[in-house]
Amino acid sequence: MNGAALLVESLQQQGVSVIFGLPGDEVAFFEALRGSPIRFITVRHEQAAAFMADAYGRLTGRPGVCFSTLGPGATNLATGLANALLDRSPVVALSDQVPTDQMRPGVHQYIDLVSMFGPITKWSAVIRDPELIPPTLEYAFRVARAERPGPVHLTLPVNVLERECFLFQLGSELPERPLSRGGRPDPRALQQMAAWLREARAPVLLVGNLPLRAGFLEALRRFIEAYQIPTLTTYMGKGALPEDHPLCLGVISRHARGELVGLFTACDLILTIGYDEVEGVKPSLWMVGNHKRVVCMDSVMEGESPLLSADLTLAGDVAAILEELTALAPADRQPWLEVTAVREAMQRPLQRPLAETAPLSPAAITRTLSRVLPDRGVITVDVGLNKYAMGLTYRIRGSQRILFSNGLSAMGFALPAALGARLACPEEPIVAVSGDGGFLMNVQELETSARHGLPVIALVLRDNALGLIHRMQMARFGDAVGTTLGNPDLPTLAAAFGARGITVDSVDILADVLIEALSSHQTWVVDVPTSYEGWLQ
Ligand SMILES: Cc1ncc(C[n+]2csc(CCOP(=O)(O)OP(=O)(O)O)c2C)c(N)n1
Ligand SMILES: [Mg+2]
Repeated sequence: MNGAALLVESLQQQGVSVIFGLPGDEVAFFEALRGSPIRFITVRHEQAAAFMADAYGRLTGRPGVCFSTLGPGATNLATGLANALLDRSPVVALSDQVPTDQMRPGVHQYIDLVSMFGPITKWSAVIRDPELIPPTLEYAFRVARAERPGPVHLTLPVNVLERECFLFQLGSELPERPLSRGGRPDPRALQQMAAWLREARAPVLLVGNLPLRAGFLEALRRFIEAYQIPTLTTYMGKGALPEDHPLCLGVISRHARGELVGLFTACDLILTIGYDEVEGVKPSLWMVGNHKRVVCMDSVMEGESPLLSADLTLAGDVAAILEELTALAPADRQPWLEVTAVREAMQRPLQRPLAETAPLSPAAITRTLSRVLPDRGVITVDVGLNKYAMGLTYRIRGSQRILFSNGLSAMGFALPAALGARLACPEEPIVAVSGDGGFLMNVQELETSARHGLPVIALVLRDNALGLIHRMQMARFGDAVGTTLGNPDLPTLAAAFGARGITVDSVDILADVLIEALSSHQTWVVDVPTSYEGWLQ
């Protein structure tokens, strides 16, 4: 058996059923794939393959796998892998490489990929010997999944894929090797945390992505209810507590300002669960008013950002820590805050202006989405003002999942991520929300959607501008340069790709179109003329 066959067997052993990528010279790999049950999703740009693997990894908890050829194929993966690193998504990226004896500068299509991917992955390596493929792959999958999760890159020189090796056949399945969930904290530290939580008169909880990716939403909810703590989430934590929960205050963004000063002034204890500095929410936001204790819980000690200057950090198995703390909660705790009133006060400025006919206002769009989407499924969101609108005003319910690109904030994420979500959750409704800038950055993947039969609904908030950047320039200089976009007629573009396309000019039509699209099992491009005029200013 050659290296390529061994690679495919090893991938099967890791439970891989789908690979996103685009082939090149490495014919041996595709020959080996031909006889395997692994589905290869051929994309139109490798960046999209990495975004697909990222979303797939986040939703399944198992590394999403993407593949590129050497040289330009691999360099195209870069943005997607950087995104997976900063959003803590488990991804295994495989690339091809020139033969091992030609890996030097000056050789046609040779780039030092191990170095190139070093800073944008958790681990990047070359496999120089086919016998090393199974153990290296096994290790790569473990590294990708371990807290904090992220991408791993392995490059396989073409001669390593072609070389025959004399290895025993791999068994069909690997024994389950559960990841260690992290140690238990010192019992005295746990008692200290419980005492401070009991003493706090005005605690506020800030939740990041950890509970969603580690899957302890029930333990989190029970803890929040036991201590009656008003809860904010970050973008990446959105949905960790349903947003119709009586203790949910909504999302805190890195642009939060005045609306939270009152809350943080009164607060005497900030608890963070999975706070991740990469989201850009600065602790200076809450360092106002009353002296307050800052206490943190995270899977790893690195979670204790220097910015936080925490009084106490518990690192390890946060689900177990929460269960223990819940058991130590006082019986008759009452919330210290009128959460509903505060949430409504935070929402009021975000809901204005409300334009229900074209061009629609952001809140009118997100309100309609909240109303008509079922309380399950996946929403992927791009970058720009459309992301603010979805993060801050869309109200997530039930088991809906919402995926942002937030650590890197890479435009072009939403559509490919939606296709990854379609494969991870075949029975769920999948909606991608983008601006017109981000949508056209990976629009070619509509063809992937059509060819592979992966229906998604793409909602494009079209303001004919790089809206966020336009807003920033206007705010500073009263004028803008380089932020105006022209757009093709989106329904015509959709039709050319074999998708359904429509321009909606009122919230009622938007609602009707979404309802039809949700039941149609086809890919839709819903063009929503949007105006951010007067919003968030
Ligand atoms: C790949 C990439 N290029 C540039 C940026 C900088 N950037 C952030 S938001 C934005 C504008 C996005 O425009 P659009 O997709 O239309 O969204 P809108 O703000 O209009 O909702 C830009 C250019 C980025 N985040 N990612
Ligand atoms: Mg735009």
